[in-house]
Formats: sequence, structure tokens, C-alpha cells
Amino acid sequence: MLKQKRVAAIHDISGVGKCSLTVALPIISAAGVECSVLPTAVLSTHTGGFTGFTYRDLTTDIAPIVRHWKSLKLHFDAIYTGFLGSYEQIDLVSQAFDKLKAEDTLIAVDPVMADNGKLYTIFDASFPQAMKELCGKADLIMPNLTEAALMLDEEYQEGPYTKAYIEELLKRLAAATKTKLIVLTGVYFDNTKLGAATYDVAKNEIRYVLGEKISGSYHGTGDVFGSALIGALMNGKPLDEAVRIAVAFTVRSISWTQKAQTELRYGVNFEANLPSYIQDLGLL
Ligand code: PXL
Repeated sequence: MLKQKRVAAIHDISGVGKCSLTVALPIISAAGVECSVLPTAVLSTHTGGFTGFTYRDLTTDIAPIVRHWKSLKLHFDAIYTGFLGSYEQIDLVSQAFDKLKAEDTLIAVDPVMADNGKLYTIFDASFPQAMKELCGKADLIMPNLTEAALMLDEEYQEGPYTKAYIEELLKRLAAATKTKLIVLTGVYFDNTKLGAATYDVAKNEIRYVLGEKISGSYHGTGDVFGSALIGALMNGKPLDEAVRIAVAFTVRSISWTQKAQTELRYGVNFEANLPSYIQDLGLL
């Protein structure tokens, strides 16, 4: 009997507007992987596109949860973090990595904080530098182009991009964070295709995985992509293939949602596409 993999997902839980833990838990579970959750905050909705949302901060629970998990001697095959609401949370999560990681634990950080050239309004201008520090502790980071530029303290460039720009950006990011693997999202060279660039620093290998480019910025797609990527990596898929599976799943989910004409802020119908994701993982 194969031992089941276990991932610790450290994100907020936003009740409505699919993102963070309401996305990570179902997708990672569908990949056959146990998803242990450490909720950093409970919100009524996410913060992008809604007003009047509630926000129950759980910062003071983080260290006790980590301590309890440590006392159980749990083994985590990956620790996957996304949206973190404050400098203090970044610091606590950084300590959680030290306490919970084993030699073979994949530390994956999605520096969720910005999109479309703009830092989310709840963060101040120094926040990207703190996220960059956290990325420095990761084996794998998955920023979008806005987050990459902010962490490098560079002006955000609008697409379409050139390969030269993307490759230089990846190299600057690798030098700044010392991360081994970078998956840069939101990469496009023309208006028909969009996807991710992967940079395996040790192999000095940059690859592109592009899918259909669908107009509209659907909320939570970064988390859908990141969760699907973690699920695929935990199933032993090499980085390129894992990114291909995650891009395909995200594009299918966006496409269904667009056909249903759902508002962008409610997130995408990834649920309908879980069977094909499981199939792509070779589990069906
Ligand atoms: O999907 C990113 C995300 C996660 N969690 C919260 C957010 C956002 C993006 O706005 O507000 C609470």
C-alpha cells in the first residue's frame, strides 16, 4: 500500500468567492493527497471585488497550531502557502517552515499580493519585500508578473511580453530569492495564448507552457493553478508536466465559467473539471 502524501496548506479561508483554502482543500484532495489546513483568517468573502467583508484574524492561532502539529511528529511532503494578511503572518509562516519541514519537504510559496500591475489595496508598499524574504525560504515560488516585478522593485510591464524579458526577469528573480524552482504565471507573447514559464535554476532550464488565453481576470485562478500544481507534483509528476496539467485544468475551469457568464469575483467552476484533472494525473 502506497503511503499517502500530506500537504500543509497555509492560507485564509474566504467563505464566498472561490480562492485560497476553499480551492486548495478540494483540489489537493482530488489529487489523492491529504490536505492539512492551517487557516490564517476567516473572511466572509475575499477582498478583491467585494465591500463590507468580515475579517477574523487568526494570527495568534498560527504558532499554537504549528506547535501542536510538531508534537504529533507529522510528516509533510509539502507546505503550500498563499495569501498572508500581514508582516506578522509572514514571520510566523517563516517560523512554521523551520518547525515543520523535513529534509524532503517541498516548501512552495505563492506570494499572493498583487495582480494586473497593482498591489492589493490592503497591503502597503513595503509588503513585497517581506514576501521576497519568505520566497527566499522556498524551494518553489509561483508569482504572477506583477508580484515578480514588485519583489524586484521594478516597474510593472504590460504584456504581451518577449522571451528576452521573461528570461531576464526569471534570472533576476532567481538571484534575488535563491529559489530553486520558479513558476511565473500570466506569461503571454500574443493575444491567443497565456500560461506559465518555468525556471529550473540548477538545470538552467526555462520552459513555457501556454494554453488558450481567455479574456477577463477571474478571481482565484492563481490559487486554482497553484493547488493543481501542488497536487500534480505530489503525484510525482516532473515540473513541466505538473505545470501542463495545472494550466490545462485552470484554462478549462475559466472556459466553463466564461460560458456560464458568472461574475469574475465569484471565481471559476473548477469543480466541474475535477474529473478531467484526476484523469490527467493518471488516477482514473
Ligand atoms: O486569491 C487570492 C486571495 C486570497 N485570499 C484573500 C484575497 C485574495 C485576493 O484578493 O483577498 C482574502
